[in-house]
Amino acid sequence: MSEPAAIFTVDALTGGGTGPLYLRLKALIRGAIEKGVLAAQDALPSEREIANLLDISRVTVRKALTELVEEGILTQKRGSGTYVTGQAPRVEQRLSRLTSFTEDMLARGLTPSVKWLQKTVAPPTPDEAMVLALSPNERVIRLRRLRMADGRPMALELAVVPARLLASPEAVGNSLYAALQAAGIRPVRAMQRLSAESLNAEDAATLSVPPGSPALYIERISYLADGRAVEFTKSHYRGDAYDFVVELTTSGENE
Ligand code: 16G
Repeated sequence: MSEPAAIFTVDALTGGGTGPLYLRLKALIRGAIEKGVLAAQDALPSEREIANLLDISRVTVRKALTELVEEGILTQKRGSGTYVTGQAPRVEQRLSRLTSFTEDMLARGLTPSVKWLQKTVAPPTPDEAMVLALSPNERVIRLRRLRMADGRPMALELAVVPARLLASPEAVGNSLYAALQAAGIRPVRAMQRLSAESLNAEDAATLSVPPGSPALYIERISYLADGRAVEFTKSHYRGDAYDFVVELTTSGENE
């Protein structure tokens, strides 16, 4: 019997107190994760196997697993089963340096990757037109991505760039800043605004966390040396994955 299967015993289930069976099964799985018996990325036995081991119906097993998936504790991968959701690696990022996600992750020995959600040319929203100082008939390149580190979801990002600055959206591979650098328009200065938020159901699902989970909402407006705005990016960074660090110095006059 494999390790994860070992937790599914009739004794452990009945030891979980009284009450509906699916709730006892949920408590059993949650308890095994808390005690470290089930680790992040461990695969659970199949629905049928768990039902057999515990002598309960598959409907009960499905109900328990579905709720744990909705709570972000388990992750279901199509065709390959149910896993314990991995904790995202916690990353510390300095707020004073104008770096890219790709550079930040590589600097920490993590492998960045991207799941593209949108890559289009479209008219700007009034907000974007104002921030990027666009005339009414100009277009923007809209890049919506799930950003991952070592395969784990870290941030959801919508970057908007004036279309006239890049040859086409296809000029952007996995790194926007690499594309901007190649085009000779890497930003040199940026303004960043951070606030706390709780994730809506859709964004939470994309980031593999329970709905309402805490996140950092960050807006970055980046500029070229000549003052032109090159990027307006809205990011949702997983609250459990990020520490933003700021270095403080006295103003010099007081030194
Ligand atoms: C970071 C920036 C984002 C920028 C992206 C470029 C924050 C809060 N945001 O995620 O504004 O567009 O890096 O990364 O740091 P890339 O070159 O890997 O696409």
